[in-house]
Parts: sequence; structure tokens; C-alpha cells
Amino acid sequence: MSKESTKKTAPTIIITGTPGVGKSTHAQLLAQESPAPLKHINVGDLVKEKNLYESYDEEWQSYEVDEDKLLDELEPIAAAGGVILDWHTCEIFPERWADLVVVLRCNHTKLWERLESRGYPLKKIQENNEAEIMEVVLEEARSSYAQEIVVELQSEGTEDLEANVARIVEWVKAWQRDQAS
Ligand code: DAT
Repeated sequence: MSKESTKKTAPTIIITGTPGVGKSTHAQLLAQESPAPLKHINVGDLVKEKNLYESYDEEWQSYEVDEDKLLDELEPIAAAGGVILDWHTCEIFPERWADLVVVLRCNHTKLWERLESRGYPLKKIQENNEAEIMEVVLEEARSSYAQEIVVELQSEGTEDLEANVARIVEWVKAWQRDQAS
């Protein structure tokens, strides 16, 4: 379905990045402050709640997601708009869903501390830390979506959080004006 045939009243925003960069914190604040109604979907939580996985890996403490089931579950929600998809990967989401893709970034020392305080196993902390240094999610976003809708934002402190959300709110207002014209 083309974007023209589905006139959305609110955008679909993907907030992505390595675990611990601040996706849920940003998504929660954005859902509160957005001038257009945006529902925050924590995709990892949805996977668990709706059993959208094939298996659970004890050693890595992570779920092997059933991507077909996940996409089927999200399709009507994401295509309709008014949603923030919060997940540590983004390339499986069809390009047509996304109006904006925010990739959050964090200094790796700070990220290490955040992941350690979550009680992640050491090798999971290491793997995520390396992924952040190697810009894995940023590359994924850039190769999956049009350059002009992908935004990289730092997420280290509260000032970043507030400035980032204010910036996204301005983007939502511009999106609304654009839709109305
Ligand atoms: P994610 O959803 O990417 O896994 P999160 O939102 O749960 O990350 O954040 C992990 C922790 O780091 C949490 O305690 C909040 C904190 N945090 C993240 N970004 C922050 C920021 N910009 N300012 C202050 N705290 C932040």
C-alpha cells in the first residue's frame, strides 16, 4: 500500500539503537510530549507478551524472534501510524512503515555501566558494547531507509534526552503541517 492511499493522522517513528542507549526512556517521554498521539510499543516486551519467538537462549538471555509472526502482529498498527516502535534492531521493519528513524548513540563506557547495572552476562555486555563502537545499528538503519529520514542522536544525559525529544516533537509538528497542506 502506498503512503498516498493511507492518509495517516500521526507518523510512525522507529527508535532504535544498541540495548541501553535510551530507546525506552526517549519513547516514553516522546509519547507524553508529542502533539500527535503516539503509542509507545516496546517491541521486545511485545515479543514476550505475545509469544512471538521461536526459542529462548539461556546463555545469552535473549529471545530468538519469529520475525514473520512479529511483522504480522505489527503490520496493522505500524501501517496506520501514531506509533513509536522501540527496538534494538530495525532492518526487518518495511521501509513503507517508517516516517522517521531515530538511532540513539551512547559513549561505550557509559553504555557498559548501564548494561552492567541490568545484570547482563559479561559476554552480552561485551557484544553490545562492540556493536555500539562499530555503529552496527546505525549502519543497519542507513542501509534500510532513505538517508533523509534517518537521524543519529546522542543519548548520554538528561540534557540530551530533553533536547532530542524536543527536536522530535518539532519534527512531528512539521510532519502534521505537511500532511495538512
Ligand atoms: P534501551 O531502551 O535503549 O535499552 P533505556 O531507555 O532502558 O535503554 O535506558 C537504559 C538506562 O539508561 C536507563 O536507566 C535510563 C538511562 N538513560 C538512557 N538514556 C539516558 C539519557 N539520555 N539521560 C539519562 N539517562 C538515560
